[in-house]
Amino acid sequence: MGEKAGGEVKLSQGFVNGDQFSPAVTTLSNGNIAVAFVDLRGGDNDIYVQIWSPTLTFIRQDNINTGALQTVDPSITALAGGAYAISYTQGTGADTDIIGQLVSGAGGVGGPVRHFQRYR
Ligand SMILES: [Ca+2]
Ligand SMILES: [Ca+2]
Repeated sequence: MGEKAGGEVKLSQGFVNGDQFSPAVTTLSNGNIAVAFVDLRGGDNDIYVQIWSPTLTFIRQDNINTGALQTVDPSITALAGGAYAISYTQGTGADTDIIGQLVSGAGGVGGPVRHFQRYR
């Protein structure tokens, strides 16, 4: 049985108001920990990722999708060089899609946003 080491750490660092939920966690290739979650401040769901050291020291925040659409259900997987891919569900109210986004090891949210599902 694993024993707890140290106290609890709030992983939605800096988010004081509103609701943060649906965390998804992975270990990056450089040993850091990526935590994706949904934020409901301001009336619509947004997706953020925060990067933490293996000792749970905050490193940086990647703003994945903060637009007006509803984005939920983040899932994250590690790529080479500390990069990662994140997927989430995005809804316009009339249509819902599965979105993918690549993020570099330096935190650059770039490259094309891809619709993962074959049929839209
Ligand atoms: Ca949004
Ligand atoms: Ca669709």
